[in-house]
Amino acid sequence: MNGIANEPGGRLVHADDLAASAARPRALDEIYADELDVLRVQRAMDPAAIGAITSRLDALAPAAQWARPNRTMPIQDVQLLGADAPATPTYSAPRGVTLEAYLDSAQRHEGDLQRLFGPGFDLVGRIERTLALFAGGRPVRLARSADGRAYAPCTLRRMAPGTAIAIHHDYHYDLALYQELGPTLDRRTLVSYVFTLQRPESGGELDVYGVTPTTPDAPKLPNGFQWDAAAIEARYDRQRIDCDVGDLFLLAAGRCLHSVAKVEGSRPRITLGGFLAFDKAGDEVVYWS
Ligand SMILES: O=C(O)CCC(=O)C(=O)O
Repeated sequence: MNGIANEPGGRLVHADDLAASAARPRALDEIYADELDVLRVQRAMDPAAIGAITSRLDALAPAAQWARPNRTMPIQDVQLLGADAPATPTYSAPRGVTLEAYLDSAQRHEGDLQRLFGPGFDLVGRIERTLALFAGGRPVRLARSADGRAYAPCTLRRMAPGTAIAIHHDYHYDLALYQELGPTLDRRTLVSYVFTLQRPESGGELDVYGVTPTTPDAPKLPNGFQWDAAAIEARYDRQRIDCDVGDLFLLAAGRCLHSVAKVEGSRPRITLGGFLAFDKAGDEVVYWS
């Protein structure tokens, strides 16, 4: 582990651009081993195929279809397709939704995104094949409940100009929706996978900070649950990851505090993503959103 200038012994956020995934076939092991925090993979999906979808998105998915679990906090009003709520706290469900509500939503929205992408684009297959390139030979499988119901494989996320995602982590195995899945996973961390489908004119970059939820004195606001962005900016290293259409990042989202910069200009930022983890035995990669 390399140190960083303003936090001796602290974390180095490490970003790579890869033309060939062969260069990093064990990236997920590296993330789990705390040797790598974020990996950017350029052109993991074909930008032309993605552009064919994003250019028609407003017609294909009218505004009313997008879930807006943070609508009461306009600056963080990320819109979702593919599930009613993410597997994280939101402003409408600060402790996340129940497992039943989560699985109901996954069932109701099953196939929504595949229909949007059309028959020529095997969405789930592409995600699984891409993640497998970094999985050290492990199979990649969608999470399922004990009674066989599928979790949502991914969500499409639209951030309108003026919105941002505040500093947070995604280590949320204590939420009720993880009551079944959590104990089956290697919970040393949790990894976010995010493909960029549309880049805003400016802003919308991923910022990853050299501080974790367990760093002593990691700065919080007096309310005790929000991170103190000004203090974090002042005291810790920040790596800014700027993704182009088709790029993928894999991020140690359970470990690294991170945020998304405010989207600027007239074009929304559109991403497709979810989470993944090793199963407890370390034999498989399990993913969900
Ligand atoms: O949309 C993004 O780039 C990041 C979303 C996020 O915070 C995550 O996936 O952990």
